[in-house]
Amino acid sequence: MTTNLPDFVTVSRGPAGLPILEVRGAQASARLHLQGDHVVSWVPREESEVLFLSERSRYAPGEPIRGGIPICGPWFGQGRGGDRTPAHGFFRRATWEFVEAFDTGEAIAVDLVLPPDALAGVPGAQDWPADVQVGYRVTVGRELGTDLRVTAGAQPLEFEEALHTYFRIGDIRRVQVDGLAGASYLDKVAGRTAVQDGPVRFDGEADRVYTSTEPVDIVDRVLGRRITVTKAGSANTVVWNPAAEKAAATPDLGDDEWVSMVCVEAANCLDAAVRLEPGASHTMSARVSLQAL
Ligand code: TA6
Repeated sequence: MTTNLPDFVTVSRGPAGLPILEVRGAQASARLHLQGDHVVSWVPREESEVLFLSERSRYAPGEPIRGGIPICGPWFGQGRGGDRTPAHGFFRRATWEFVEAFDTGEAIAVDLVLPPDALAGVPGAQDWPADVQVGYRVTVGRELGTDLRVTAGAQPLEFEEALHTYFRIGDIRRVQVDGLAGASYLDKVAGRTAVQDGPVRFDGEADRVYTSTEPVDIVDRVLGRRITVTKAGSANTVVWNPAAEKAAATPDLGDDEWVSMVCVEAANCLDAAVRLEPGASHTMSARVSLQAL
């Protein structure tokens, strides 16, 4: 269990008794499940909740939480060959280990790692090299920072990754995502590639892997805010909304919850999978900020 906690971080027990780190900084608060190292809430001061969290999420050891920021890896979806299980890999299914939390002066930083012994018995993790190091820093302030760092061990390492962030919005049918115009993407619904023409708007299920390193804006006229996602070390931006039919087929997502969520994900997947030489490291970062419309 976590020890030597500063007074701005406390541990509580959430649903199913899962341990949650509660972060209370001067600029924002956040909650983070040790299972999956899963941020489930970020509330900047004088703002409302920014992350979506399903009311039907399963909270069970080893089960991914529906909403917040699932950490996908070391593969995305079913992997590049389409045959990997569990979906989106095992990073989000293991219980991560708290390392430290500290005040940067502008935000609270929380460091966690995924130790090899945390992977014992986790489905899909049996072949993961024990000398690979995985670390994650969450920075809670006026911005929400997430930095996923992977360091190869004695062997070369290839992996996919995504910070699969669910954003809380007013109505997907009145939201647009700016910043991807001209970017090519894999349209997983239509099963083809295309080039984005103007803003991304949502009319039915959208499941797209863009090739883009650019910042994107989620323009939400219902909640009156613009959510900006800025990335580093990320070649792909994934945009997903299940719409009604896929939502109805998703047990841990309420039938109508699709209206109030959109996923915009920093990722490295498919042809942009990360390849590391022995001992080399790679960090993928995403920063989230808000502006009133
Ligand atoms: O990021 C979009 C996506 O890959 C969709 O295809 C959909 O499967 C979504 O992730 C949710 O995946 P999950 O395994 O969390 O149900």
